[in-house]
Amino acid sequence: ADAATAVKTHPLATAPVAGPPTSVDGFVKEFLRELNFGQGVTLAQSTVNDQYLALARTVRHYLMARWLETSRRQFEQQTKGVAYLSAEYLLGRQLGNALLATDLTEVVEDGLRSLGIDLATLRSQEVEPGLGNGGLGRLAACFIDSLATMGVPCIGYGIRYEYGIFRQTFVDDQQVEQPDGWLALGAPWEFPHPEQAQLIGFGGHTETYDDEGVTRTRWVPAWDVKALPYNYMVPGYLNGRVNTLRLWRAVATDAFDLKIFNAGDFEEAVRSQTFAENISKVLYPEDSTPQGKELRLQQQYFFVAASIKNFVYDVLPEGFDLHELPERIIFQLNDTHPVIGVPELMRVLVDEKKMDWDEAWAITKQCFAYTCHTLLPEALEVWSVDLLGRLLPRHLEIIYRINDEFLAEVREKFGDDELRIRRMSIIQEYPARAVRMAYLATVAGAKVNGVAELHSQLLREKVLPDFDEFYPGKFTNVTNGVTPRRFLRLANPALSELITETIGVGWITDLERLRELEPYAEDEEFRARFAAIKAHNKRRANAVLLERDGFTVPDDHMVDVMVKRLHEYKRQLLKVLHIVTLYDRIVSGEVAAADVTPRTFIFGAKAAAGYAMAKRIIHLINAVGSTVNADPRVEGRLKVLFPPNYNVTLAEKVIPAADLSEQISLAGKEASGTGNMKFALNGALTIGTDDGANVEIRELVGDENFFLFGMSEPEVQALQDAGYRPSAFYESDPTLRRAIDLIASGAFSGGDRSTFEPVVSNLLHQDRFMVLADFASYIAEQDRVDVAYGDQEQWTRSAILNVARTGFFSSDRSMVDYIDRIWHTPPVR
Ligand code: 4GP
Repeated sequence: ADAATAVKTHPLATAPVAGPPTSVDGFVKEFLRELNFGQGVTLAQSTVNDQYLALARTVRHYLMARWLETSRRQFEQQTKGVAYLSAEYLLGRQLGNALLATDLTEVVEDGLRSLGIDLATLRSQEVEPGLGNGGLGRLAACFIDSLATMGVPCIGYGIRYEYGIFRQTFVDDQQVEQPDGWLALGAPWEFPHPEQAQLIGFGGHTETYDDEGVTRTRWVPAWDVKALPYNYMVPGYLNGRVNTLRLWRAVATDAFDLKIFNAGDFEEAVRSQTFAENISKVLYPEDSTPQGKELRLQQQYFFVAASIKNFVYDVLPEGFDLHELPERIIFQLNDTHPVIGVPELMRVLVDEKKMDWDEAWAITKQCFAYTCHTLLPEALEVWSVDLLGRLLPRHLEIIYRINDEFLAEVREKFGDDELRIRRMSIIQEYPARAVRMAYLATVAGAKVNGVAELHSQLLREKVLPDFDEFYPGKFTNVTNGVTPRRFLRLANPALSELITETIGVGWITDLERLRELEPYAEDEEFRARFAAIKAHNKRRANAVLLERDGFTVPDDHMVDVMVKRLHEYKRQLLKVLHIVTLYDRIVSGEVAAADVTPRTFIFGAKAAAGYAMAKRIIHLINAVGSTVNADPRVEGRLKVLFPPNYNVTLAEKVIPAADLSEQISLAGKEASGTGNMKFALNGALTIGTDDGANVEIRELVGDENFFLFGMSEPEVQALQDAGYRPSAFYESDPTLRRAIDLIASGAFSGGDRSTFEPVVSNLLHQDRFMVLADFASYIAEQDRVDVAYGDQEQWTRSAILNVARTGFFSSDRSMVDYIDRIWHTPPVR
């Protein structure tokens, strides 16, 4: 005890020693020290990977004092913070961002150069952590960046998947998934803390017992795993603050192992360990099998329970009065994946902390808020009562009680309206008894938000209307945003420099200041520089694509980009039909190739491993690309490129090179989109439907700087109600018919008509996302794009205005809205 006190009261106890000097010399010394003593090699012996790892650790040193200081102050001040619970974080590479946050880029560049090392080479050695699927995961990464930059206390909680989202390759034009071993070459950005492991139970049963005259319940799990925290730095931009992202890894508990081992069943003992470690093995396993489903629920409970335990037992000071929990923390539920945290917090408060149920419920309701990211009913998770009861019996009991009390309130307000009660019940009865996680989140959440104006409106009116009526004021909107640090400053250095030179550097943390660029749209010299930067970014993307995939983007082509997950509602098929139509115009002789606006179409998209139609669409895009690119009649005027394995790293190169951004989902289906924001901010013009955040982009940039097409959401609804018959569009539109017939004829599949038959018949007979209904309008608008592109001065004017008017889409602004409307967590000085 004396030794411990001595350590805690030592004059140097809380003040970390200063980081290395920020001079070039100071950096070089520190880097060589890491290379020699950390990595164990001399400069002469070192590989690029050695150099990269040593550099990453050196940069960590510069951040470390800030990190320690941030957490010390946070502990001292005990102000309210955000615990962001997310199954996904799509972070992108760390090194460039860390250098930017510390303003060390030049020092490091010079220092490395003096040793004969090129910083860019080391940066490209980093394997990005692909711990997410798409929008929702990338959004989480933008949010934690913004919170650190704004000085808001936040811990991000998630899972340290051993394999992130699969690495996509194409074999015979078809997607093949490879494991993404992102940790294989070393993980210099993480700090494991095995001593802070949490035990997470599963299965078993519940029992009641007498606790000094009070009957209480406890859960007796049948097995458990250990959750090991790995901490990552989340540096704020030039503000000396570093927040924490804490990701959990699952390992077998010793006890669990040993018992079975001692019983002599060695094989079973090993199997159990594998079983435990499977929990954090892969990002969202395929869930088309019951085993896959169960593993997913295990993952969700695993990371949420570890996070809540960590916060309640480790982060809060000893003796903290849990009645004050809502003044200290808000758990933000990033979609339904972490919603099992609601009954878990109830279990901790009632069973472990022995709090009265009503009190615990009152606290819990203030400590959670829920963000919904979808409008597709099938994307709202439900867990079968069977599975939940088997894996988490106590949680199911708690959910039942929450539901009983909730339905009693509904009865009180609306009377015995049994249909309404069935509609609103957290427990769905048909087609199978299951827990509706979105409903649970809505009942428990202090607020529920959608992610764009239109989405939030549809959420209230169409997805959860009963709840909106029952809880006036609970629903709100926060339109998504993207971090200007990564997606403008880092991704587009040339444009960033021009902006800074023109309006000063303040835009990086106050993106609305881009407005000051508006007058420069009329400045001829500025326009010339802006256009030169776009050309430069195209050459830069070209160099990357050439090295990566052997692709070239011709200098004089319009760069037309559609990058996002492959999903039918996003309508990559509509884009394909456009390309096929242009191709058909040329080969049929309707238009001379020389008269076609030269375009390079760039696709980037991964299809979920079990989503057969999405995979077939990928096949079709590649097949159309191979045919069009090889056909001499096209004279190189059209080019289709589909670089495999689209990820954050590639996005940072492709987006700044784009002229045209494709945001063509069926109206009422895309919750928001964030790619759409990144493109506009980097000076691409959008062709898009009135969907998600496109609506807000168009309002801000102005109709004349946006290519709008397609049905509005009410029109979609009306057509749906009238009975949509896709074949009617096929029959009445000769252009459409030719495009579809060309695909059906086998023109893109070596004459084999069967290859794309499922795509064709789906379009003709079902077409859930109304590709055929919007086709004519899309083609007409694309023809207008061609005309507009012919006037380069005007195009550049519009592009500049897109940049100047989209500062609203900074994730810093999203954070301000979350803080005002939901979290009430002010920044800390
Ligand atoms: C996505 C939505 O599809 C996208 O519109 C939105 O911008 C993004 O979330 C962030 O809010 N949803 C997902 C998902 O990523 O897994 O449901």
